[in-house]
Amino acid sequence: MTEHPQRAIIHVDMDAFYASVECLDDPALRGLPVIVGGLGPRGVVATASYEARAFGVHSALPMGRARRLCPQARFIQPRMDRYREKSRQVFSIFRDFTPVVEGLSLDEAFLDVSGSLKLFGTHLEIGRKIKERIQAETGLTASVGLAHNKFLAKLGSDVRKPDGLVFVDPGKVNTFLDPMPISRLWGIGNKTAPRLKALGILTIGQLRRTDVSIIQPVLGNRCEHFLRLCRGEDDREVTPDRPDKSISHEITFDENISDRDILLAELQKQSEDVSWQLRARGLMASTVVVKIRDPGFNTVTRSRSMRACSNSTKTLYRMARALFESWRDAHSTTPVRLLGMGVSGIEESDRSGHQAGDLADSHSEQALDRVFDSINRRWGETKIVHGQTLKRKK
Ligand code: DCP
Ligand code: MG
Repeated sequence: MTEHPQRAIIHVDMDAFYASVECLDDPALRGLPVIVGGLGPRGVVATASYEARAFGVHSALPMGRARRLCPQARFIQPRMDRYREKSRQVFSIFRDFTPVVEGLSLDEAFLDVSGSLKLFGTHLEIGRKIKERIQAETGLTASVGLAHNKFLAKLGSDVRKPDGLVFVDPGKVNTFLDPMPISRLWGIGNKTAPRLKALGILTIGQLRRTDVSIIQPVLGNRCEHFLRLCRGEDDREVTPDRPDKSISHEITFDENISDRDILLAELQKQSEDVSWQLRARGLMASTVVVKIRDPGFNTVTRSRSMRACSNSTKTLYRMARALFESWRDAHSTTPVRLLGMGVSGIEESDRSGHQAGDLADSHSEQALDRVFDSINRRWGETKIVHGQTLKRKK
């Protein structure tokens, strides 16, 4: 039996993630074989829809081979900004159920919901609610595994993909694990598997029941580790991700810039990018920083904290511009080699005690940001910009 039968762990893994986002954004793709990956001569498949997997297409396959296996598929170049955005939406759902979220990639995370059971229901109910909310709020499907440890939860999410929900009963761990191939054990790869197979060991159950003296020569010092996994034992904790401490953008100009309008336009663009990242992740910041480097490589940073946290483009830009102008007053003729702006003092919008933007930002600013965000969301990246940004030096 395991050391922590009381833990309630959930593993969530989105189904055919990049391909599913493409099908969401272009309904004409739904039900078709869709292959997302590099389309150049050396491209590889990032992922394939389940329809394409039926033809043997999978992640990491060279794209040329994928084209031969499934020529009728729709081939799509990845749009990482859009996947990151959907990922943030999914992760913010996780954080509604527990602060203990450990992201493994854009589409996959462990959650420890042991402390959430009183608030949200049983382990299984929480798993079901997370799945439902992901479907309702993002339009995507996820597979969910529930168990008392990470190893079993991860296997649980994987065994009934897509759209699966599997609870591994602590009393039936062997029934769950024993029929599985040994390749399911983390760390058994292409080298070890054939050697175990040569001993007639194909399943986790067979490995568990084999005498240690037989498998020791093959597994060496990892023998005990694998035997523990065979028994479904894993005491690793879910280690929560820490939010970013700061978000910033900067540019080194191709040629030094003295034109104030061009510099302010760049600052405006950077404020748009930074505030957009804050809003998309449900965050706000209390401090704005501006960084300026002159042609002699003298670098200054100026920062100022606001009365209230903000994620409004206009507020952040106003602060950045004031910081820039205060430097400019003393350096009116100095050309600028590098210009950057960023924010620190970042916290989650709901944790800062007020909704995005209230205190520092007027309702019209918030409304403008929402329009801006929704258009950018539709186009996947920063496509519309505020007027002044158009003056930027290319
Ligand atoms: N990915 C990638 N290259 C790989 C593996 C994955 O670029 N070799 C990307 C594309 C995937 C995403 O990461 O959509 C998530 O990876 P998964 O292994 O979870 O695969 P999918 O979500 O695509 O499919 P599923 O989880 O349903 O098997
Ligand atoms: Mg996935």
